[in-house]
Amino acid sequence: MSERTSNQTTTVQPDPFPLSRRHLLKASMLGGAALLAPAWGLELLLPGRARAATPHVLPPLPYADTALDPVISAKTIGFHYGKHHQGYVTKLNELLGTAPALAELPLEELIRKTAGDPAQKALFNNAAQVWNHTFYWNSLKKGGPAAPTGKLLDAVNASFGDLTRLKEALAKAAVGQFGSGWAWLVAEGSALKVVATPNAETPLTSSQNPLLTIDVWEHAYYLDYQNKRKDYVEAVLATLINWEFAQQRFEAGGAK
Ligand code: MN3
Repeated sequence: MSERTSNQTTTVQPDPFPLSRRHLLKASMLGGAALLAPAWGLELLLPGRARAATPHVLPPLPYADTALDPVISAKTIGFHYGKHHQGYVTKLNELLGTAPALAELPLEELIRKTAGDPAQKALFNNAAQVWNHTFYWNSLKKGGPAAPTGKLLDAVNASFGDLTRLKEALAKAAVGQFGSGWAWLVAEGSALKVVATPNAETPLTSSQNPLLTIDVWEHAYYLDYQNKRKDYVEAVLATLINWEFAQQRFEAGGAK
């Protein structure tokens, strides 16, 4: 689903992070080139990129660090985005310093290329964590529609019965994931599924199109909820799911 691959030929791929792009456009109107320094993550956001992928950059949060309060506090976002997410970006660039061939690849290609290769485990982990976290920030929004509409709503009803059952399935996957990992809503063809992945694993390496994710690493919730992962997951599902984002991805159809 990479929109950044240089040899786009047939399939129209979804914008992986449309909200971030909106920020980018806003930045462009406001400040011009100076504001479009690498901090805005040009190589992650612009289609048809033709230059080298590195250095990878931390994409902007699609909202202020206080925007998800009180479900997710600014303090949690400060560490999660500012330290953990940034940390994966920094480590990824460090590892790519000794892997020049891989340094040329856009992030999503890099993730797919290194997936399942024991010799590239560290690279895969950091690259996938960069992507997963950007996807996570875009999966969350306060004040958006409380439910999907249109084709996504039809698919929710067809695959789960109703939205309540979908949320129950997501909660079960998120709470039940042993140790660190992620719970995802994905599309496989026209069907929706809930899956959980351990550590840095991501549906991006499968035929599934990720629509939403919930980070269940302890760093995602420990400052706000301590050991009560269930409370964090239920609060996110109740008020923070960005159904517009899921809908855009579903309707664009991201399956490879
Ligand atoms: Mn995390």
